[in-house]
Amino acid sequence: MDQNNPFLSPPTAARTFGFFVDGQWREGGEHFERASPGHGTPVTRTVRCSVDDLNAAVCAARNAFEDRRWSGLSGAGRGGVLLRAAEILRRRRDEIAYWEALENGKPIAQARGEIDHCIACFEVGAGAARMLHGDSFNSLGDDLFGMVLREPIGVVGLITPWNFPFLILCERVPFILASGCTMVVKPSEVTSATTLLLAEVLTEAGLPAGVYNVITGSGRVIGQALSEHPDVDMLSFTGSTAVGRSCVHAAADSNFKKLGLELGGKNPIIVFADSDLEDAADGAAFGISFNTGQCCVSSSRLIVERSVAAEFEKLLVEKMKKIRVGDPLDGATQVGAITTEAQNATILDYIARGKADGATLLTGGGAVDLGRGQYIAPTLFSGVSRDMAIARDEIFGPVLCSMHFDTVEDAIQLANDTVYGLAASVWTKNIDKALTVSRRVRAGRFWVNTIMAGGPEMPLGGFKQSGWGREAGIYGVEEYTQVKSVHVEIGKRTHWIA
Ligand code: TXE
Repeated sequence: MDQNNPFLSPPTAARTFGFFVDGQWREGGEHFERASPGHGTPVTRTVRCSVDDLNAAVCAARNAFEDRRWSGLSGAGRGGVLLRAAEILRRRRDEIAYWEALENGKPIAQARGEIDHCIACFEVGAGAARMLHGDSFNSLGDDLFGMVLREPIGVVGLITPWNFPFLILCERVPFILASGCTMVVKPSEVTSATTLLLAEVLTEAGLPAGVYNVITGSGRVIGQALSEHPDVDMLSFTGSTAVGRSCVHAAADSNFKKLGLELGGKNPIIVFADSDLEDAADGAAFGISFNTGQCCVSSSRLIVERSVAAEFEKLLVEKMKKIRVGDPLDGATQVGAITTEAQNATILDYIARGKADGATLLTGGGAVDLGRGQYIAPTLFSGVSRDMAIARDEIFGPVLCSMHFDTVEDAIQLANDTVYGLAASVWTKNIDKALTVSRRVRAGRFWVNTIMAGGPEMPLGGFKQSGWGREAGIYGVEEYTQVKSVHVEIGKRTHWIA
């Protein structure tokens, strides 16, 4: 390791983490060793927690909720802790980005940008804690007044994936905390380090013990037990549609816990002939390559107007060939490693299916050999028909499929021809087309002449099989509340019994 800057090369030995329950670090017997997907060397060891560990964490979160040590604070009190957490994250930005890049394989520059976004999440969450409010009804007649209270839902289980371990965490945690809930977090087994580091940050910021607990371990054992737990009031799950479905069954078979689900996507990017084609090509290259396409909002279906399709694809190929695929710890890298071996195999398999199904490979199409780690070149297929697997399935890799359209109606129809509805974008200089398409495409997030832009003020979540509910912003806080109607009689009651 470089002695002057410890964040430029992988550690010489794996760092061991405990897990975090009731404000205390605990040790466990068995460990899970994680190798950096960019380097192939061990970087972290986390505990394979047991279901008993999980039960202890839920119990701690329940006690912390019931005695109101957190929900009993004013919004300003909770917001103050969140603002301090933002400051600490600012101080520890490079360190957290380093562990994120090591475990996930994403470029360090991108990881640092993500931590900046996470800081903003805490700042917005702090404001939301103070602004959260209910409603009142002054319309029920002179003798009745109605108030609508928002109360925290209780103990929240939070299951997060490996593609944005810290970002997805921070798009939820500040808003859950703003609402007054307590929680048990189960990060992906391959990317748990930064979720554990957040426990240090929140403790230093003054969060009471038991409010934020982290249990590490497998999805099959710990994730499943959390989703089935009868003492968890709400579960926020981000991951595959298949596991999302199993969470729905688990909730129904246990206590009908409320669910927030952010699942897969197969997101369209619609390019009209009247757009700025240079801008649109840059957006398309970014939209499919950012985070190696392992992004639920990756724009993986290019829907381009036929009259400019050839010109646009040529422009796009030129741009995609210039993308710098490289070592995640190299500050110049734009596209890093594929996070898991399983995901790497899945992506290569889809590329092979695209070729076998008769799509035309325009660029990329295979692994990039950097001597260590697993990397895949940004890939573009043209001549894709809507029934091909590469056009229908979420590949979760840097593989873009181009399809062509002739009319606005065709474009909308193609964009909506998917079971998913997470995100979409349109590129045009015509305001009528932009508004028509943004109103007709069924997706939770929509961009006009940009892609993956936004801030934690804006809600995120999906239509159709992309999920339930919304995260972030005031909408995100409200998801973690219950609404209670309070009716107040004014004056003397009109008696029922004469
Ligand atoms: O996801 P899993 P995987 C999609 C993407 C990817 C595919 C498979 O298409 O190729 O899913 O990825 C926990 N009960 N997305 O297999 O298994 C697991 O430990 C409860 C899209 O890694 O869904 C991890 O913490 N939890 C997505 C989390 O679920 C369980 C992000 C996600 O893992 C569980 C990731 C169970 N039975 C993958 N089994 C997005 N929307 O961004 C596993 N888990």
